[in-house]
Amino acid sequence: MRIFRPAARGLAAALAAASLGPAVLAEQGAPQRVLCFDAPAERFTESCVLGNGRLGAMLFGRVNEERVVLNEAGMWSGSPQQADRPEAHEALPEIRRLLLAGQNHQAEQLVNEAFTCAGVGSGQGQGKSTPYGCYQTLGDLRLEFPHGGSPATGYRRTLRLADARATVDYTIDGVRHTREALASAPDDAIVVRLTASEPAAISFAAWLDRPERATLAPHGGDTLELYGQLEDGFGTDRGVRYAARLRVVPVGGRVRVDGGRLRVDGADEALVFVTAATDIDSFAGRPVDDARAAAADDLRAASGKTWGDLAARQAADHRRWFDRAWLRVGPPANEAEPAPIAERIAAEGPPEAELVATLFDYGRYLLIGSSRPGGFPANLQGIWAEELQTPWNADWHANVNVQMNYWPAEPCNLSRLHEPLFALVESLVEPGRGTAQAYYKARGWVAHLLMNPWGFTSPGESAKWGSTPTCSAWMCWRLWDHYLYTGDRGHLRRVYPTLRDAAAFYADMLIEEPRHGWLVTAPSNSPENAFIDSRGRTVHTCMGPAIDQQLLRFLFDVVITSSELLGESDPLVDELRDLLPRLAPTQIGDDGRVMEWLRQREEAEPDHRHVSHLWGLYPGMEIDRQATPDLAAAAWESLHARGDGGTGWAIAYKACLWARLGEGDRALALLGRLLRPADDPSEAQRWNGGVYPNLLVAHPPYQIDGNFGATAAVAEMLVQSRYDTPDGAAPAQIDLLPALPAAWSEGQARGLRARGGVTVGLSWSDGQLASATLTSHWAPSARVRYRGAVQTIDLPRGEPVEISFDQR
Ligand code: FUC
Repeated sequence: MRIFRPAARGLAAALAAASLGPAVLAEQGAPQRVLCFDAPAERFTESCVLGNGRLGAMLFGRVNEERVVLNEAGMWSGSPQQADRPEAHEALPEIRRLLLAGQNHQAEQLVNEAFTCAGVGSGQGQGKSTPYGCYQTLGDLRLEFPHGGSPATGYRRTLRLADARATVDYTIDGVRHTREALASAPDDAIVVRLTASEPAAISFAAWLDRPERATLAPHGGDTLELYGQLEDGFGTDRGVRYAARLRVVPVGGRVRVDGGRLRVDGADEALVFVTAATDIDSFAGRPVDDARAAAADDLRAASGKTWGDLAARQAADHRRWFDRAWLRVGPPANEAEPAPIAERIAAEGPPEAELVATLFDYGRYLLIGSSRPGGFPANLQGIWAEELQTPWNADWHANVNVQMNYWPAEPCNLSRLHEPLFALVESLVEPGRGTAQAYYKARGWVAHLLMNPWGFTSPGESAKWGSTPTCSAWMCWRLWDHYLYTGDRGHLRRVYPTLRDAAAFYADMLIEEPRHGWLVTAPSNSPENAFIDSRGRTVHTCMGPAIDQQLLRFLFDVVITSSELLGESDPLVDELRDLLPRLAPTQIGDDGRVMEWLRQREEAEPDHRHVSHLWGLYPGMEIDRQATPDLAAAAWESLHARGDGGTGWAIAYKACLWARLGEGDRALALLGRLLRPADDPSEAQRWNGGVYPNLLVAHPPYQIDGNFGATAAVAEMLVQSRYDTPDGAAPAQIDLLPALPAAWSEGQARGLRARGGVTVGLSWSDGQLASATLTSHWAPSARVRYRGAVQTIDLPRGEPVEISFDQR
């Protein structure tokens, strides 16, 4: 049984059915950004990253012994398990009694004893051989060139973001060699093309390998197959079966199988094809019964095509996503030949505007490469992993990480790439009902921090991080925000049962706290942060942390609003109307900061990387500079007190938060902090962010959420929006250049999206808005704010409306 199985439909059908919304924005003037490298990669964090959403490749660009790390999104060990403890609910009254008596430490002990998952859970992030499993590498494509001992000269390696193409060039013995690589979605294949400046100059060996659980077999004279089965965590054979195929198609010369390798001699040109499949599911949403047959079918289809055809199809597919938005900041750069990316990252001083814009583009590029309709959502590493045991199992961590992966999806006009996340949420509803019953005797469904393809919804194995009960509520925010950006009633109708059953869970699990009679979650924690109790102990377990209360205010409100929009008459909605005003509010402490916990507490780590109590500022909307200035001021104090440090994703999150507060310089400073070299292996650097030489963000280690968070932060600096009456009749609220840093005195942006379904184009110079073009696909009008001025404008559907603000 496979839990996670998005609706079956082929890629072609999916794309045909896809309403891509506004026309693709392939405009003249979109900057063509390139990552340049002057040496081959030693580590994957220096490689060129390619992806088609399901298949990934990391090209090292080595001269004699090329390594291409391969990935397939379904390479998951583990299998479905019953990880709920059926008797857990028996401990709930005592845990709550202890919390109500202020005995949080004892409550935490009891959570650890009786309220965690059955079994070993995620294996403390080392779950490869457990039922939880881990996402892992598919293996390597190896190419060995008999160049002899001559040194290579004129070495150059590039990754062009706009057409998703990696190229390696060098000269040996007077022959210029070129390798081009792509990951094609329309042809479901990774293709490497080898060419040379002289005829018959291409000779090499090619093979696939994987450190374990792999058999390599030849098929005919030009094809190798690598196949195997991953661990299921029970020592039985229910694990995922996978297969990869490699074929070389030379022009001139010849190919043969020799000693488990393909060998090519004296070719003028060669195409190297890799296809792969797992039987867990596939990018195209095909229910794959036989991974080996699927990889063979894909290989047959792709390898019959010419490079010209493959490259044109791949570029067109990529650009239909990538060209939907673009950004230029500062003066036009020398785009053809930028300096090596590692040098640009290492440069002293404030971040080069063009490098920040490249980081913005890279997040869009990585989302297109790791998340396509019908497939899995981007995991902690997107789809790119060289490990068998990936850090934290490269799963979907839901106390910030997987949500952050999708923060750029809507504002950057990549709404449909959000869909895999929705499919993940929907896959958790049924198992989450069991968890809601077993632990809380509650209606509805719940999921905690850990999420995998096997329907894991139980609490994790430690109260410190595993027992946050509002991770499912946070996932619901993504479902709702998609509606706010698109006005897609069909989507809202589809997700309404998921939203309302999530709310039903919380309606049952809330308790009344004794001081004010407010309704609060219990037990919970403020993601991964702790406070010091009166006896000096570090305690995580609590009632009603600020994030939970903010999330439930949003969720209850959204279910009420959705039921009205959809004309649903639902008895739960009446319950929610009663409960909503009784939820504990976001409070301000006597230090002027947003209170992270129900009572004012001393934080165990005042600079903790999580900033969960500011959820209501970003991505939530209850803390707002205009609507709730006191709370916004308190959020400012909290953020300031937390400081600018943290892991990659934490720095990106803080950039988003500063942007929401209208502090563009501060947001840019954070992005500058992120754009520092991450390659310091010392302990001091361990939790300190940075980027690797290929611009992947370091937690460390590499974790993709920081890339996506950074892209979202840039979008948030340029356009912010709300749609508080999301009925398609009320105006949207749009704030233009709300957090423009002083250093970005001029620029242009196209294709950004605002809630209410409005596409926004902007031009500014001398630090002032020159003009804005708004095209609405839903809201009939907008209240547009620029600095202190507000204009309400009509937006006839689909018609661009240009506005400007009098600067005097
Ligand atoms: C959360 C974070 C960690 C890390 C992990 C994958 O637990 O607190 O920093 O990002 O997810």
